[in-house]
Amino acid sequence: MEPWTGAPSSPDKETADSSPVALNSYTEWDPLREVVVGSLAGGVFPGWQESMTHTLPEAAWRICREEGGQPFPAAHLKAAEGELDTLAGILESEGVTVVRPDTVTHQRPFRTPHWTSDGGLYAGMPRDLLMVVGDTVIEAPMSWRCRYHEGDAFRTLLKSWFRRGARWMPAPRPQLLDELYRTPGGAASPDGDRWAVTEFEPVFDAADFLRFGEDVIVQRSHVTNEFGIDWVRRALGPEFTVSVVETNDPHAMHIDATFAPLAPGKLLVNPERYIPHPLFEGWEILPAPAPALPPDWPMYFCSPWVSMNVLSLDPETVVVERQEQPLIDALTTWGFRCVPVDFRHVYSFGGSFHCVTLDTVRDGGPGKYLAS
Ligand code: DAV
Repeated sequence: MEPWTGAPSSPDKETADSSPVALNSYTEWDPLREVVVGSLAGGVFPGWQESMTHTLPEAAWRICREEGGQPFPAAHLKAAEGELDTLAGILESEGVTVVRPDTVTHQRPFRTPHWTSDGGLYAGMPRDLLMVVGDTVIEAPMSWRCRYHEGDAFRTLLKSWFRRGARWMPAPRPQLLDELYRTPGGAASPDGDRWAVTEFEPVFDAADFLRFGEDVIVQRSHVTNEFGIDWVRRALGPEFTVSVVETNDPHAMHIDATFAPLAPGKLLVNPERYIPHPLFEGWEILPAPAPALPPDWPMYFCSPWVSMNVLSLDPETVVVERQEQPLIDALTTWGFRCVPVDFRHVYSFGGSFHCVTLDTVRDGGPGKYLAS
């Protein structure tokens, strides 16, 4: 037997050791190398829970109440799937490696000892579930019961990232008992809290957070509580500062149609929701033009402001919906190259380019960008 020298024992091991860690992403804008693009395949209307009335457009309440667990309209879903595939192709042609989730069945009821759900939802919005901070991926404890198993479609990716050196950090599994929800018309809360979720246990959606190097910002929302924010703060540790920012959004669920940091010092904001914050001192602020979406376009989950839910490919390049011409004009004037992609059918299912992606590898490290 050869004496142990500490040298790599096989070519395989050598490859593993010399390849970079699978996850490296500290900002929303550094040059993008690898990204997950979600999949809406097999998507179903969410099993209804009353707390959804805080965030879903009222026009969608009836269909979600009556068709929870039933497939989305087939033609619209197919068109949206086509848009996602086109986005994946365009990102590849921009030099970005694209990976996709597994195909899983969402149309299957499930239960815990305490509650049942008519089905799942989709694997369309990895941003809602997963957050990459540096070499770590956090799995969010989401408060919509229908999303309890949403991580299943991402297991192959999560395991692969872990095997290639990433840190894999699922948040504590939530129970999602009735005590978590403050239903409209329910008992008034003694603290006068206006949010749909109480402080029963930590919950958050990853899409309520945005990364600015060593700073991470977060909004309180109808799916993210203080307990959840504290969990993220302690999980990330002292190298990161997690700051809560106020927004003017009565239906708050996800911060990425409110702020879009596009480059160091350049912040696109929703003019209806933006409240100036000292953290952005010295940043140029561009109020996004009004969305171009026709008012009768079906929107099941969110507002037309997903127009500003753009994806940065690097500090000069942004993926924007092709028909959002006022936004394209404003960004071009601001010095950006816009990559136009048709995405209105995806909008209907609750998000745009930032929501449907998870940037796993960007160049760069944890710089300091925000004022303290
Ligand atoms: O209606 O502003 C957009 C983001 C959804 N993931 C809204 C929410």
